[in-house]
Amino acid sequence: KDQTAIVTGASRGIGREIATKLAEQGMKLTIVGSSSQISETANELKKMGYTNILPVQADVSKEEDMEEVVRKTIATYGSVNLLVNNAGVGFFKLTEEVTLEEWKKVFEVNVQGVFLATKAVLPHMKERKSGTIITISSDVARYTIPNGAAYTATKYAVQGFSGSVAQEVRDYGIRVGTINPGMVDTYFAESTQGLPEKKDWLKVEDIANAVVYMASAPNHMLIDEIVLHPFAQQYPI
Ligand code: NJP
Repeated sequence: KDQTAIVTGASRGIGREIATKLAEQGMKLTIVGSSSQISETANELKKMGYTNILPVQADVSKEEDMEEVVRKTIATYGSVNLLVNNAGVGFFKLTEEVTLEEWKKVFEVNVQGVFLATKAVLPHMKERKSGTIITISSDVARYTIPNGAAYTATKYAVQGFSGSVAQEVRDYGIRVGTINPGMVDTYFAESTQGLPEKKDWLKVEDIANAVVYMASAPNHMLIDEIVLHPFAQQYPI
């Protein structure tokens, strides 16, 4: 209650559901997306009765955008208790077919975006000596998949990033963790949510519930990582 969260990539998919579940918990929210869809998502949440929803159209890979997101959140609500680094893009191609531009783009959103959002909230959280930072990584941060060299590399990167940050901020009472899902039914990698072939995949609620659980851990408890998969998923480990 009376807590504030920033959720990136909240226009649709997992991020939208994380925002919904956090609002349900009574949190005040800043929701971030790079397209104008973010305002429509904010309106839908308001129609559900959640009043403290601030949409900010911002690109996580741009430093000034993420600084602005944090500035606006503090100006509106006075604090940031939780950052959920959820924005990310799925990208799957044979390595020799990946262009340098595509490689850079996936890293800009999935890795640079996590870095910039985290960097923007840290001074505030350190000053308050509290806060939680949760990054939606992936179970591919634990193994490798063909056609996924770029995407997999980004998720290994954020895993390493989060672990290092967790150690840096421990003495400030700030908790940092990752949630690593297997296949989730969303719009990921230019897909559509709700396709019949994805009926056995994880649902957006599964990930959102994990965020609520991790974020509401009692002060004496740190959850570094939650890994969850569809029961039906086969592993190319
Ligand atoms: O994907 P999708 P998910 N700046 O495409 C936003 C991870 N994950 O929900 O920018 C700011 O439905 C975009 O909004 P907009 C995955 O790696 C997934 O599945 O307005 N926002 C949209 O709201 C990612 O980290 C699966 O178009 C940006 C959202 O991101 C996270 O889950 C498996 C942005 C993407 O929604 C959420 O992905 C797994 C930018 N530059 C991990 N670019 C899975 N689905 O199977 C995009 O292991 N967005």
